[in-house]
Amino acid sequence: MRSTTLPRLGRATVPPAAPVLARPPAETGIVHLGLGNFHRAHQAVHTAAALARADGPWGILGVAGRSTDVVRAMHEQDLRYAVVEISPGRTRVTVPAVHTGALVAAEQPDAVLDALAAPGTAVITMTVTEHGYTFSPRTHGLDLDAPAVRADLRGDAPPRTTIGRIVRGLQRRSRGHARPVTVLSCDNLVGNGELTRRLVREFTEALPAAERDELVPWLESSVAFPGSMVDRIVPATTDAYRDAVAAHLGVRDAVPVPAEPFSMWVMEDRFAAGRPRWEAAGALFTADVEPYELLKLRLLNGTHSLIAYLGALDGRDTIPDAVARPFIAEAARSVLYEEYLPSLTVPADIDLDGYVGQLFDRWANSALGHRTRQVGSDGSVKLRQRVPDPALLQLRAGRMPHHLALTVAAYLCCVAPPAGFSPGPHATAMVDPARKSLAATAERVRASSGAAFVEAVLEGGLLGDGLPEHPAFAARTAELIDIIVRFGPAPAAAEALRA
Ligand code: CS2
Repeated sequence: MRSTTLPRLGRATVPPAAPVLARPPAETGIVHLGLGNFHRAHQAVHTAAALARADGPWGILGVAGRSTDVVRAMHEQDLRYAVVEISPGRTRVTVPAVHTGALVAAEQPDAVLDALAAPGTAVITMTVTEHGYTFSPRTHGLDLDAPAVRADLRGDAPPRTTIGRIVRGLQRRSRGHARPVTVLSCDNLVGNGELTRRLVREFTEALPAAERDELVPWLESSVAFPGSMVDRIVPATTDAYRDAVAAHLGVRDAVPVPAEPFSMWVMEDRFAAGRPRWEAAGALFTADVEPYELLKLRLLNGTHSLIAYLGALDGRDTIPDAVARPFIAEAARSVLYEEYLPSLTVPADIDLDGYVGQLFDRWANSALGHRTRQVGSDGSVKLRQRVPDPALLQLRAGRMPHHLALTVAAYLCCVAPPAGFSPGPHATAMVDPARKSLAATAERVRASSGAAFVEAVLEGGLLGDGLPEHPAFAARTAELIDIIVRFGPAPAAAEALRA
């Protein structure tokens, strides 16, 4: 099917039925930092759908950090790519065609700053993942010890961090036409808008006094940082999706994006210089995004982590395979209803049973093949957003959150397995920036006891400040690790359930 004789996807070869927009917009109104699959299947699709209904100067310049593949391929394809929406019953392939440019920041750092400063840019969106924000997990403040942050503050070379890029771009903007702009984080972080505002502010405060004093008042008056909740399951691209594009559109696309049919976007309507009519494409605007954000971060992302770690330890390659195992589905239900839900205020327009039912259907989407290793990667930065607050709420009320302890136990078994224990190929394939430091901690204390290891990990700040005050949580996590190692993930889940 992936015949090289098929024409390459491009302006002239998009079949008439496929585009969301017949022609990309002429003007760039949005600069997006983080040109990954998620952006291309989420904000780009919403923006294209909004423009199909209400035209406007809202083309997107997509900026990749370092990786060149997507940018190169998009250029070869006149900035087009396909979105393959897939569920067991149906495959739908569309071509959003909403990008007006694509570049790699590491190759063209100055062009990025120019784009952020351009008068036509009214919204800067970003999906740079949890660890793209260079904050200290312990304080949630800008990590001023990180060499890349320090280098960006010195400013003798082009900025390398996202926050550095944004501040340098805003600095250029304020020194030029000084038009207002909105910075919209679309990452799975608690309070993503406020966090971004604070990190930008802290970076600016750390600049030499003259630069700081010049920029701070303009930041205050002219830059908005609304919060947002984004939701769509978007796996990595594989040849199966390239084949699907070939079969459906009769063209070759090197960089299609797979996605589930579901997509949700909730934002605070605080934009400094206008925005696309995203509501025309189903986005929801609200004065307070936090309840939606926490609902999604905990019920979806938090439970997702447990499914991924238990699944990987149980030898499951994909999330649908994992959640098809009764003990994993049961553990998922328990953590969701008994430990995440009590920490939430469910927004009035959300039907909880419908929402949870839909979550299980989404996880069970076997056509999508979302891999346990993908969801399980970067746990050290993801779990911090998902586990500690709900766990502390239970612990402070005198209850042990057994399934949150199981989440941490399964995570540690996957990425810091005790000597002699093999977590299997799916866990071994998980990428995590903390692997090295966890291994060093294990080397230092694990010999004394499993509990000492978990305590040391928590004291090291993996899950913020609060949990080390509850040694019983570390002890419970260590017991569950011991059961996983000796008997496997199913008996550990049974033990968490029994407790
Ligand atoms: C997942 C998310 O990888 C993960 O941690 O939980 O990427 C999840 O698929 C998305 O947030 C869904 O919106």
